[in-house]
Amino acid sequence: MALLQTNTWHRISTILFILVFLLYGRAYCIRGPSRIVESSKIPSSHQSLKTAVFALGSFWRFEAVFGCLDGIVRTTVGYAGGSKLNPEYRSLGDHAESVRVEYDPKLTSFRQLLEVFWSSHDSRHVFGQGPDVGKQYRSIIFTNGTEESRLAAVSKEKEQLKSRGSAVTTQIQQLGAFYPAEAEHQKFELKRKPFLLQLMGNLPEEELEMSTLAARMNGYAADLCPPKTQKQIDVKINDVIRKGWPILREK
Ligand code: MHO
Repeated sequence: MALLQTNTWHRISTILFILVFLLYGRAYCIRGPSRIVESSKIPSSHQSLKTAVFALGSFWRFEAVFGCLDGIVRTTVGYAGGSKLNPEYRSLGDHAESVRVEYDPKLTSFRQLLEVFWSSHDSRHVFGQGPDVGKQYRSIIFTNGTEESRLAAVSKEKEQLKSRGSAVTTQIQQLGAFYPAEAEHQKFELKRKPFLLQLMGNLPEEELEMSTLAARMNGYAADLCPPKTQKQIDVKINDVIRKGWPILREK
């Protein structure tokens, strides 16, 4: 009797073991590959971003220009191109006002950014743009090595051919330190429009500085987005006004 019971229990536990194995084993097999598929779905913008730094006048303005472009994930204004340690806006020494753009190389390229660089300022002006005169407003393409230097040099030659008599003043320089500017200079154009900040949910400063939406809205606030983008944002804002917040909130 005892032997029979032991055998029965042995059989039951073997069946249970097989059942558990089949259930969990199959579940494991199903879950395994689908997890891998999920991770490959992570937007490319989070996987391998590239960085470029440019100087072309007042950083308030050109942060807005770059922030609105497709493929730009983040913008930061700062000081670069000089030797002074820890520059500040009121004492930036030999640095130039600059913008660092983080971009998704699958959506845009250094070459395309160069085109925007040339078309967004007058590179023949010596140390300045319009009313902004001084060394801090000089025109510089910063590079991270030989390939970018080559692309920059080729684009500068093209620009020089276009501008005939007058010399293109743009310097091409290997990027050294980039010092982010004070918070009040980041997304300056957007901060001039409290209504837009409010529509975005009054993001705290750190979020504003990291946000792709804020980079776009900074361009929009200055009316410096390409006309199509400017219109699309207009439409969204009207939606928000009609239907209510938080349509403009980032996911
Ligand atoms: N013309 C500009 C220059 C600002 S800038 C960030 C202004 O003073 O309004 O250098």
